[in-house]
Amino acid sequence: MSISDQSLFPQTPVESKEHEDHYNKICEDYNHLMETLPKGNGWRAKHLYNYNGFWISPKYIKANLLLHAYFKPQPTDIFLASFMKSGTTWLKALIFSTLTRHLYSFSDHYLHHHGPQSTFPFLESECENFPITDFTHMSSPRLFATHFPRTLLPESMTSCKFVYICREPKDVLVSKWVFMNKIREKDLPPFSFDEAFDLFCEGVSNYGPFWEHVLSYWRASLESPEKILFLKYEEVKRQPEVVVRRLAAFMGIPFMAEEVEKGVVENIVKLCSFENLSNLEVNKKGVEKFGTVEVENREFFRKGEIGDWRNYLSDEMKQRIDGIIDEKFKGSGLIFGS
Ligand code: PAP
Repeated sequence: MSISDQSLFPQTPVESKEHEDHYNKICEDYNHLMETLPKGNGWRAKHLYNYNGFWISPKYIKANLLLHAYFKPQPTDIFLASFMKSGTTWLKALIFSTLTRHLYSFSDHYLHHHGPQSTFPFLESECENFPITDFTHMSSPRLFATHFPRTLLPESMTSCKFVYICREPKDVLVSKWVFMNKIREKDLPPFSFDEAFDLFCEGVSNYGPFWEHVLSYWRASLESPEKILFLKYEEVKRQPEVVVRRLAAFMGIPFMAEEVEKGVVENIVKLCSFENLSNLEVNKKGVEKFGTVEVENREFFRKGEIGDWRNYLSDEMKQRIDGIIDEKFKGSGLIFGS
């Protein structure tokens, strides 16, 4: 059974008429908002809307309102935050297997039978409907994933720990374009790479602009490094063992010397490697549900490489996007390898 299975995450009961009125007021606000927000071309669905500076799908704008109204964070909660296609699946697997390392054996592991996306809930999907999912029964620390930028999260969540994973933007663009084409609504016209490229450069893609998203967490991580572990996909690729040890220490469960000697860190890295996960039956054939959208697990495993953008972008495109990224990140101290 999937950890994010509805039966495990019951809906919060509607307690009173007051609650219902409160919800109806949120719906009114939402309907009013949707009439006023700027609209841009969507990647999966027809439109995205600019909500407080970020391009978000309508259902996740509503989810954001419900998140603010009803989600009750606990100080021990840990959030995995990312811009789409930056390494969420991989980090979910690494975080989950690090945290549960005393519960499963590496010869017969939970991840052998369940897609990494199922290991902990995606906040947006769980807040899509009213009442939002009830997470009170989850054992501590509760793990959640979100693509919302830092500035769209309730203030109450900022006392919790966050792991943020970012990735070189040209690789993000390619990965996102391929993925969105797979799950794009069938009645929409084809979505060319040229169109995706232009939109990405204008900042218009789900949860974009890319740079504002990354900077929202980067700045917060500089202010509160003990609360936000800021990682790059490329560094996880290069030194996975180092990252896993940092993750464990950050989550307050550092590896003991005996564990290291026994090869637990290496086992986690091997278990969560692209080669291993992408070849498992569950990740070749399984399906994950995000609200009403079903996605085949294999769509989360494409190539898992650094620099695949070279197969998609012309020199001119590279210059343009690098120019934008240089300008947007100037003075921030954050550098992407290209
Ligand atoms: P999401 O935002 O929709 O959850 P996310 O997991 O962040 O997706 O991104 C998927 C990317 O991570 C894919 O990159 P690609 O398209 O360039 O290939 C996918 O292949 C890659 N990926 C998934 N699992 C791993 C892994 N274990 N190791 C390295 N890369 C991985």
